[in-house]
Amino acid sequence: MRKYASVTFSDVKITGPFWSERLDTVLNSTIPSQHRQLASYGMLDSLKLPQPVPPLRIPRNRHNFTTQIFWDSDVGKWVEAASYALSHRRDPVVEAQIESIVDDLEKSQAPDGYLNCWYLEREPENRWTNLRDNHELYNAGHMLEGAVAYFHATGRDRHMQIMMRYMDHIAATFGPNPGQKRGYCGHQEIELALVKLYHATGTRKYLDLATYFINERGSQPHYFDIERAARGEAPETFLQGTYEYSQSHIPVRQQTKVVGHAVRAMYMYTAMADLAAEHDDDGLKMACETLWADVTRTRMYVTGGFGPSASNEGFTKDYDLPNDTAYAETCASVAMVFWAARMLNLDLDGQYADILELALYNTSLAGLSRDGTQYFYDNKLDSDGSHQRWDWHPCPCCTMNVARLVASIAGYFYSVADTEIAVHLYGGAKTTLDVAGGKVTLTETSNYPWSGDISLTLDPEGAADFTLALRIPNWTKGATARVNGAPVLMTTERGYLKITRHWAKGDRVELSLPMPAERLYAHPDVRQDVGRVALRRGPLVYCVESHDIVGPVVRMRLPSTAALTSEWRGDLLGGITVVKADAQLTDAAKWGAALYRGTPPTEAPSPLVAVPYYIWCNRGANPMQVWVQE
Ligand code: FUB
Ligand code: ZN
Repeated sequence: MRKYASVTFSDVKITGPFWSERLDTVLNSTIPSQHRQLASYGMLDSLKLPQPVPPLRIPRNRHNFTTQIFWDSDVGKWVEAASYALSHRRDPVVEAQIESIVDDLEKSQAPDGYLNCWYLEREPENRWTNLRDNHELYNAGHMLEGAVAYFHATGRDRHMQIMMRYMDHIAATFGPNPGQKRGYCGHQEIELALVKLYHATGTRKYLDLATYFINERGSQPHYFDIERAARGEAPETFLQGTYEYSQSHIPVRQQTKVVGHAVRAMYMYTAMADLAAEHDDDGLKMACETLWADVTRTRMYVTGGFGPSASNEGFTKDYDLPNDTAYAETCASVAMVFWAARMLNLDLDGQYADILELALYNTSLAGLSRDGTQYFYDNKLDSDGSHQRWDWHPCPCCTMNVARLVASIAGYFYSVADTEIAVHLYGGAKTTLDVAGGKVTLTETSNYPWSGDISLTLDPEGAADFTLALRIPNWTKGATARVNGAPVLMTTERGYLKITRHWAKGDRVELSLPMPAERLYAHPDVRQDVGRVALRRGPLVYCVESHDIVGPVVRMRLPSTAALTSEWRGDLLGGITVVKADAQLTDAAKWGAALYRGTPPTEAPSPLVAVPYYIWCNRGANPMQVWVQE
């Protein structure tokens, strides 16, 4: 069923200015500073299993839970991000840091292969007794992803061998056979990691285990009930109250609504898309399509954020998209990029690439500061100035998630099929691909996302017949293309312009994607956005920060008749395109002291300057709005 395969991160060289800058920042600042944070918070030491057991660094909360229980996952994600970074530039310091982590894991691994440092150190007798809450398989999944990335980046397989021993232990422990536990993790993650291991090794057992976990989820009798009863706990002790939280309320193929914890959901849908492709499973593919339509039509922020609610870190109800209390966890948008990339390979349809790009350029990128050392966990669309980035977090999941995404960005640009190259993202990149039985070097240059003028040069080893499928984003109108100067008929097939021809060395394609600044409006049932307008230019959603305007953001009004212009500002925030308009500012000075009165406030003209959402809050905390009054 999977026609396309992504061109892996290590086979694509990023050359364009936008992603080169983000990549350099992650390589030079984020990866080293995260390692320092992991060390200073004791997270690296937690792999060493010291005796006597040290006190907790993250005290248990009133529900007796500590996020320290999933520290393995944070280290695993850092190894993954650092490994992607190594594929761009080998770095002996980073390699030594990873090797030292692998040394510790090797020493800590139990003789039977088990490798969860929390349980090994603190409660060895309780292994696999609380899959619902305690992230045991989730930790394993993230450590596994790190090991696979390190193998791809360096060819060294010691880490992967350690993790394979652990996966063999897990495969023996869980499954439908007598003597096995019919369990699965309360936080999905291991499923998609096992598919990566299967791809890296070709060992079918790992694919089967991922398939078992997905198929078993939500079946009755419910494993989490059985396990809870075995622990002697009453049903009401389950804090989240509903198995929708972990998308285990019903079997996955029956799920039609996107519910519960957003990151759990997105990781699970990613694995479902993977398995749909591996098994040619139409039922699973249809479930993914239904869930995709649900989330993108009713439960997604304009910035590509997911999950409005802090209480479950997830979804609530249709069209409930509050701006000032938006949770929209960075991890959820990063995970949406993973899911969308899988959907795109299942079915080359621009709707998947459009959302991939939206989640990538907006909420995901907002999660990392310009200097690469500060983070957003939750991504509000309206701030009174109190929301700010932090250096670290008691639950630092988002930090390494955004780092691993940026460090592997090269892996999201292209897919190939037998006789087709699909270009999903633009921004300057070079790769050599296997297509139509030969090698083709593809060089793309552009100043995307600031400009939609894109140039591609194709250099097949010999002349070759194949199709070049170029994504035409949903936000552009009037796109044009030329091959060696001759205009191409702009007939698109589900968001892609397909150019099939006999390609020769040096063939050149010029693509122009107009990206004027434009207005966006929300569905009338999104009550928080009624009477409001958002701004977008190309893939970037904009926001208004108080730094750039004269009065308070909340008093700014952008009339529907005001013309929008854009301007390159090389002096601002490292160089960005701003969107400008003649707006109105309500005049509080003339209002007087009354709290209410019978006449509306007066307004005065005031210039509006909007900056890309991803870069907000890089000049200190300040009030900000994505949706401004119209
Ligand atoms: O539970 C592990 C991670 O921590 C989740 O994915 C995030 O939402 C945060 O709760
Ligand atoms: Zn997170």
